[in-house]
Amino acid sequence: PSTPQEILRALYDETLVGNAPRVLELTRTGLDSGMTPESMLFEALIPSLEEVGARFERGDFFVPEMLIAGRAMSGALDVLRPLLADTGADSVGTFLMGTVKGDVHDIGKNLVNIMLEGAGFHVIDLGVQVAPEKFVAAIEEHRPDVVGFSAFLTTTMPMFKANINALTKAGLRDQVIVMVGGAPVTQEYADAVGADGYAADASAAVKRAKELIQ
Ligand code: B1M
Repeated sequence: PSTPQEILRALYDETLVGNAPRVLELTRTGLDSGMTPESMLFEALIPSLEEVGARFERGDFFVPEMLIAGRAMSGALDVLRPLLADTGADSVGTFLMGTVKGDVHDIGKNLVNIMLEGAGFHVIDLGVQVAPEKFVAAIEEHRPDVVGFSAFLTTTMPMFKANINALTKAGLRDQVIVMVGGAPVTQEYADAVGADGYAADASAAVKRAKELIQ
């Protein structure tokens, strides 16, 4: 593939089948030929993972296929990260982030982190399967302006409430802004658990975090 359109098509197809080496190569080729990280993300990589999810729901793909597609996407994100995150913006605040207990999805969280960094946030990432106690300890240690909880499963969303309860019990709820997000999360759900903010995607998360900090 040599035209941007062909590169995007190949990126989509190779992510779908989880061909990580090829996805890496195509990401580099795209950058070398002047394509933006954003176009590769929003026009190929993310749509491809959406299709993976759709196939999984239909029973055409199983967990292994979902896993290798996710790995291919993560490899591309590693290459794109420095380009998306390094904007030289001033530090606008500290953002502590983690995927909730019981949930191993991290690609969406990582993308939010990258965009936050690009907007000038200092991001501390606690990783996946983060227990309420761990969030509490990290807030005490780092005193972030915002703490973000990601959940990608309907079965792990209730951890938002558990986390918020743990913050309240530790006397920290008034000292930190709580944001929540992840594929199944809605504004209504965020309101119901008592979060301060919700965003549907990475750029909306940056916008909302900035608004809340003001
Ligand atoms: Co899983 N998985 N998965 N999976 N997986 C989903 C999420 C699913 C929607 C697929 C489907 O059925 N269509 C479905 C959840 C259904 C539900 O509960 N509603 C699902 C399931 C069922 C499962 C398992 C239970 C499967 C099983 O074992 N039977 C299992 C659970 C494991 C566990 O966590 N305990 C499982 C496992 C996996 C893999 C490990 C194989 C792999 C994860 C790899 C990884 O993350 N390192 C995986 C993958 C790859 C997916 C899909 C295909 C892709 C996820 C992704 O990265 N999307 C996904 C289907 C889909 O999303 N369409 C699916 C791209 C990413 C950029 O988008 O994650 O939405 P997203 O993140 C967005 C926003 O949500 C938002 O911004 C991000 C960037 O724009 N956002 C925030 C995220 N965090 C935010 C925080 C904020 C604000 C915004 O503020 C704090």
